[in-house]
Amino acid sequence: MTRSRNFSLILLLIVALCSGAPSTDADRERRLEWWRDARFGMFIHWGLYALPAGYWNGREVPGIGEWIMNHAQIPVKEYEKLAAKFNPIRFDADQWVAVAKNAGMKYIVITAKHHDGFAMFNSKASKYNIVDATPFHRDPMKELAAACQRQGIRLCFYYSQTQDWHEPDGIGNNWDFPDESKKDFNRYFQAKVIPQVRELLTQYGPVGLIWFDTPRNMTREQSSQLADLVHTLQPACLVNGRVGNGMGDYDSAGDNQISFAKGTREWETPVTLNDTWGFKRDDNHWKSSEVLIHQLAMTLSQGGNYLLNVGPTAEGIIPRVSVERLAEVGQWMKVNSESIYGSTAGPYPYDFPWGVMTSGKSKLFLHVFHWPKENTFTLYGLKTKIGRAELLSNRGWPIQFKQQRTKDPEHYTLTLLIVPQPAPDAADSVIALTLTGKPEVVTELQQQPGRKVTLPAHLAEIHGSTAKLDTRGVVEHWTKKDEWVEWKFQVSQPGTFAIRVITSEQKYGNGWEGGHHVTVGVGGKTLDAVIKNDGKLDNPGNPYWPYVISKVGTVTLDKAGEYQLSLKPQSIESPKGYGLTLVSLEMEPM
Ligand code: H79
Repeated sequence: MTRSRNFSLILLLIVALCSGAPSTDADRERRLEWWRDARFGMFIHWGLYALPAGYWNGREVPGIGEWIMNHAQIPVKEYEKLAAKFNPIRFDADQWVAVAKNAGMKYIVITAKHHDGFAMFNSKASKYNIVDATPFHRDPMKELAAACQRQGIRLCFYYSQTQDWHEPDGIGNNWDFPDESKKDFNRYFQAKVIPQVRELLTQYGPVGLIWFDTPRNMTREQSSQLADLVHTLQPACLVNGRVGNGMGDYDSAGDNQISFAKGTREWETPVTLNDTWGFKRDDNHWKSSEVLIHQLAMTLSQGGNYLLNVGPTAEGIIPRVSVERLAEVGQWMKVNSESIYGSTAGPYPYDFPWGVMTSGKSKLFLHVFHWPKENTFTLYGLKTKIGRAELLSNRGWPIQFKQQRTKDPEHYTLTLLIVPQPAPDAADSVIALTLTGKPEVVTELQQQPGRKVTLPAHLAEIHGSTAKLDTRGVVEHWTKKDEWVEWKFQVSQPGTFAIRVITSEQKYGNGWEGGHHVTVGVGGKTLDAVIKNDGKLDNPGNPYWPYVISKVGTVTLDKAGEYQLSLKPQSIESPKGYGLTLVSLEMEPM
């Protein structure tokens, strides 16, 4: 063997070792850079399900549109016939990308294959794909990749890796393939998933991320095989948390869930504009642009990315209302995007009665959803001196301000002296505070200007082992009466308060349990109450988990200072096992 031959063999070995090496934290950091800047992306659910659009054999099929095959138990042979009719001749990749770009979105995640198993791209691994099986014969992913390149948007793919209702070995189809003992998931995984994910990463140029879903039965080996495949083929491509087994580059919140996830790993939440993901003709339950803007700001105020879904029709049209709502969000973004791109969670551990806060490089952004009625705006607890305050909608016209600090008890007040009326933006007016140093705030709970006290469940001390915080920051599984919670908080303006407990239904309004006897102890006084339904609370952050208000009674706190408040059940009613689902306790000044 010659020297040079030897040398090239060693080189080959090094290359092989490097490319196969598991990705490091530094690799992950590099991959996340663009994604942290981007903050706002478009999700697109597009597939054969857009044809029936929620109807099968003339009957409406309840539930999310892309699940129609499953919900109506449509046999593979029947569902396959949709492909012959799928001809989205009005599809225009540049127009779709322009809709995303105009909304201020920086990336697009489109369903390359959903649970129905149909590939919306050119695939050699399975003939059940849009190029081979439909009269359209075009590859929309190729066209989208080119349009994204032209318009400076990152293209990303959704790929359903476990559920595949078309394949006998895939997960989820027990109407065509009822015999579980015959199924070999790994056979499907190696024969379809791995080759198709390889195709997605080799046929369309640079891919921003692969969005896997419903990891269910994934083994550690399978999750890492997928993540490694992605990172080997495209080291800059991210993998989302639903690849399973903690192998993702970032975490995924639940569908339509605005999480409380501050201080944890990078995360993203998928939210849809109406209730379905794939097009459903009669789903007109559109979120207003106000709700969308609030959700975007709320998500980022906890450090998360907001991935907002549209479901185009079988002709290839993004529904008109979706385009309109996104354009409205885009109008807001044109004025306020500095508070979004490259920004991150705010420094306070809680939200405010007026809205939420995000942080930029040397700025704090106050997203004011509820504009003050008086002409001043007050913020407590900011220790850092600010150099400037201005509205993002009116830069160059600084707002006068005053910063005060009192001792014993220590208290910090920032007052913006003159704010315009009416609110500059009905949904979210953003005030930017330029800091003169690192942001430092009082993190203990305190009474807010306007005298309201809000005690969120995620900042309570929980005495118990069953009751636990879920990822929304809500206490769930509180079914034992000897478990209880308490908070510490500062009061600066004493007075009389009406106390109410905010509880939550289960997702999609499934189940709420009340009738629990509780005692609230605060300032040496004790109130007895029953948790009951005294009305619902509008909850833009989590529209699928309705909140229920329960009035508890009134209490007078006669002096300023630190207080403790305990919430202790005497009994808990939980026939369904939900028990007391606690969101917060509020004290409204009277
Ligand atoms: O792609 C969208 C959904 O189709 C997908 N994730 C988002 C991004 C998704 N797959 N599974 N799930 C969401 C959760 C499934 C929940 C279920 Fe059900 C509860 C499956 C069966 C019961 C909801 C109700 C869906 C079908 C019936």
